[in-house]
Amino acid sequence: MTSTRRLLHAADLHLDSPLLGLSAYENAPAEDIRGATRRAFEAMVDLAIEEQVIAVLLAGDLFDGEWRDYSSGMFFVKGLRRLREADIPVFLLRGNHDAESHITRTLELPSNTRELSTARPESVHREDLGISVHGQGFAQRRVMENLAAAYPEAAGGMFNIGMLHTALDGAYGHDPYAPCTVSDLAGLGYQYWALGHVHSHKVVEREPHIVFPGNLQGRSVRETGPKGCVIVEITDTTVSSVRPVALDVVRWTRVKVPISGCRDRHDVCDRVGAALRNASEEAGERLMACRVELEADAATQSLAWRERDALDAEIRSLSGDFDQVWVEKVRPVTAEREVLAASLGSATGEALHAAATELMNDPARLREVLTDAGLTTGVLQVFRDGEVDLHDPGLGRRLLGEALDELLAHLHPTRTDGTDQRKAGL
Ligand SMILES: [Mn+2]
Repeated sequence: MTSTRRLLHAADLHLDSPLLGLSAYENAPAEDIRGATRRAFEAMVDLAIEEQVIAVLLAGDLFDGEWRDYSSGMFFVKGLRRLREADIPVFLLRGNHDAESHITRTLELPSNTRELSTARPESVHREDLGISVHGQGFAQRRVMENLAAAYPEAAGGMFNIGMLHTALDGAYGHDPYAPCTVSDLAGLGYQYWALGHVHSHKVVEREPHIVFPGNLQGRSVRETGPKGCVIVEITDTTVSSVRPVALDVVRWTRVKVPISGCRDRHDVCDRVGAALRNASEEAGERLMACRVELEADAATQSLAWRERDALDAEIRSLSGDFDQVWVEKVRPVTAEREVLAASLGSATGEALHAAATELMNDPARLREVLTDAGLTTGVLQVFRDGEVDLHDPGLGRRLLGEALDELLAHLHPTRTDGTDQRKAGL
């Protein structure tokens, strides 16, 4: 007889994670964004019940850090209780954000919920469900040893699940906690590895399945695109499918708008309007938090930078025409970044960062350095042409900061995808 069963695997819930600097945004739908991690968790519980899963696996970073009060913990327990009412067991462990040493407040977990030990790998055998769950949580925030090395061999005749909060071999741009290799994991003979820590969904391996579900809800423009959990289908003792399900209630997105050929602000706004309409259609029920990136070429760079404040205001007011769209920021991006990167390619990111920090305090000197280097890229061109008044300290510094950001994004090894996830402390 063939039997098909389902599991729900999620990680990195970061319940009640604050959006840093949210108050600095004018007109931000603060309440929507602040409540997003909770709404996404509720949607996850609904999904588990709807899909009649046999277990829910939560692979660490359930909380963003120490709770300000008990309400984060109580909210979590409320969700676990709903799962208990539906007879669904929950297995969970702690990650770097909710390491045992880090969360001092404690909670009574409902009887359906099993937290795996932080002292040693723990195995729970559920003959009634045909599953064995193995895992160890984080005792401290910075776990640098290979936790998987001490995990037990697979239990015979069971569907074995390994749970672990890890960046694997660190190739994913996250803090290299609980480092291990794919072959360390594969060698244990488990049928499924429920990982956490990396915030984007990824099926790392299929034999056996090693999966990051990604976080449940993006927390900033660094975490764009659909976020949610995976539903794992098991036929007998084999994984027959891993299906990602989006649960995010606020979706972060970069709306890229090429502006080549635009003659003025009006042209730019026409193009942005069309792009925001698409975003709005994609949004469905959820709120789209949009970073608008104006992709300028040599002919339009100075328009994008010089008219920046006016464009920002016009695009924000334009976004009011679309339901469910909020413009987080409007940002010109320069098209010739490769040229820029190549001319400075010999410098290491670290050295550059130090130099940049120093130069930031001396805009006139920075301009000199960049001009001497013969850089012609976007914003720098504007400086050189004297279209930006560097004696206006606010504007000058902001533009310089962004020019350096661009530059670092392309030179610093941890920013290979244009984001700095290390700094984000995932
Ligand atoms: Mn995390």
